[in-house]
Amino acid sequence: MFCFQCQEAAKNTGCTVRGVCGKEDVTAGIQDLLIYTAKGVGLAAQGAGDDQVIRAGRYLVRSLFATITNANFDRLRIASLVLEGLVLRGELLAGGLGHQNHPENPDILTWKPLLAESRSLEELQDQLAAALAYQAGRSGVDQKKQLENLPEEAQAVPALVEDLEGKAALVGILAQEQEDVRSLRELTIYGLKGIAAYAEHAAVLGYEDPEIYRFAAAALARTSQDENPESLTALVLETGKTAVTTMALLDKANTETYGNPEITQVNIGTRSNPAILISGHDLKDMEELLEQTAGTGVDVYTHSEMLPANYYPAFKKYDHFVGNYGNAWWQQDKEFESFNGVILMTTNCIVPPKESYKTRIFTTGMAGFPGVPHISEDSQGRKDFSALVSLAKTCQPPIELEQGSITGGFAHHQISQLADKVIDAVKSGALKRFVVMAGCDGRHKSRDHFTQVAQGLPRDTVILTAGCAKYRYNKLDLGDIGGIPRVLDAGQCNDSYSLAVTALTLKEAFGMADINDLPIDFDIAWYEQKAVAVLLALLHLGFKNVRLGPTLPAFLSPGVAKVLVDTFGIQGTGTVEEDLAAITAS
Ligand code: SF4
Ligand code: SF3
Repeated sequence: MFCFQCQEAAKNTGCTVRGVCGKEDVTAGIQDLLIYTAKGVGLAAQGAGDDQVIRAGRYLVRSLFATITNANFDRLRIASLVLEGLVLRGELLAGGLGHQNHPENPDILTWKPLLAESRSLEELQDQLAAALAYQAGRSGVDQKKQLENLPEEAQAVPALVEDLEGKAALVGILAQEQEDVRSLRELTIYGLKGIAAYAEHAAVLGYEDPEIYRFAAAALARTSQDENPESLTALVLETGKTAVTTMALLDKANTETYGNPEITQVNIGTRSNPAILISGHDLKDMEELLEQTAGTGVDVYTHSEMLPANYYPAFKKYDHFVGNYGNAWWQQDKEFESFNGVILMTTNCIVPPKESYKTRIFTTGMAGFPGVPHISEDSQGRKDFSALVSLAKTCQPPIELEQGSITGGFAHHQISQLADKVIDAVKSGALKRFVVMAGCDGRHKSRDHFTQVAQGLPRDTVILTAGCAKYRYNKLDLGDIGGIPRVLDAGQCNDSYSLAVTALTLKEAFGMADINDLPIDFDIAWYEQKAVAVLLALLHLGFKNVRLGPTLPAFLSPGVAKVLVDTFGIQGTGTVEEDLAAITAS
């Protein structure tokens, strides 16, 4: 295996034996194969009409999402996505070649459930062979002949069917030998993974934008063919543009469905009822879980990135929604143990579960772990969480870790209502600068850096945060500036969009020509690929001189890193003293 997509890549070079995240080499190989298949679907979707692009896009976002760090460790589910992609690709090509192909075409619908239920790789391969034979019979075309002129990603069916694992070894990241081309392609793909996760969250709420799907298909197609560093650099920047569009769409989906986040004191203590802990980013899962647990005597708490669910008006009406338990994802091995109740992982980040709680953890959506029960949607798109409720009733209540509350809910709508207060504070000199410290948290000891920077910032400085990076400083008592808290939490990592809107609002309010004229600094913590999408979004919006830490991505080749430094002033975080000096000097 070779994987270098996250901040914890072994030796900051790449994981080659087993992922630091716990991903096994076979799973890594099948994930490579899934990306390869997704490129094939992207190629097959070129020139297709809107209906087909939407079909392809829905598949692509789920597949890309499944390969995000710590999202899905279940190789059979990854393999079933590969096979689903191969069938879809055939459908798209048949459609593109004039075959009567309707979005309701039963081919894919017929085979998808079978693929999902397969129990072994061999079974999956048998089913795929049967699916392809069936499809060829229906389309009445000789697919092999038609595939001949297309790139390999669009035609390697026989090799894949016969040798799924063997093929995986040939299509990995290192198959591309030119270092800068590899770096730019992977940078694009990691940005797309973040975009995919956000697009999927919006899609489950009924919000979709065909242009996002069209871009994902086109960008994947280009990452399989384009070897020109200049046009690939342009593609990276286009990815940032689509990241902004996608975060804006998700913001619209979340706020139109659940209301605008508002300033909230979130309880971090516990009660004495048995309970369910929900983690990840999917607010629809949150809603369904709250509805299905109401009146059952089972309480609900959020963990890690689900904390911002506490800020939404729609969820406040549930008395059994108690608050937030614990901290960022990487502390789950201890916190899930002491929680005692049932755990629902809706997305990344899953740490391979310990035996002590393996019998009381569930996954849903694109999350998965071998041996952990998975809650799927029914044909109406609903999920049945009754198994979690029944199990929770047999569990002990959570062990209390802490008491009190934390404050959040400073998304753009809430900030706009505070705008006058903020502008006055800036004009009076009480508030001198903002530091955006959004992003991800992770296990590295070096992430203390962000706690120390937060503690060391002058009292006239406000931290704008989003994502699980906030747990490094959201429980420090940093006080306020004339009633404005010094840590303003907008929400999940996708709510970094809100931070950008806030910055643009301030730029307008102060009549500045350039966003970089604002007294604003960036100390971004990254871990997985959503942070890559957020970073590319910031670059697209014109922000410069972003500091990124605790280490720069292993997937940036020296040549690509130089372009980012020269063009955008991106740099790694320095020592605490260096970063504080840079912030106070700006
Ligand atoms: Fe390693 Fe990160 Fe890839 Fe996991 S996701 S295998 S930790 S680089
Ligand atoms: Fe955290 Fe995984 Fe990225 Fe959504 S939960 S920010 S790391």
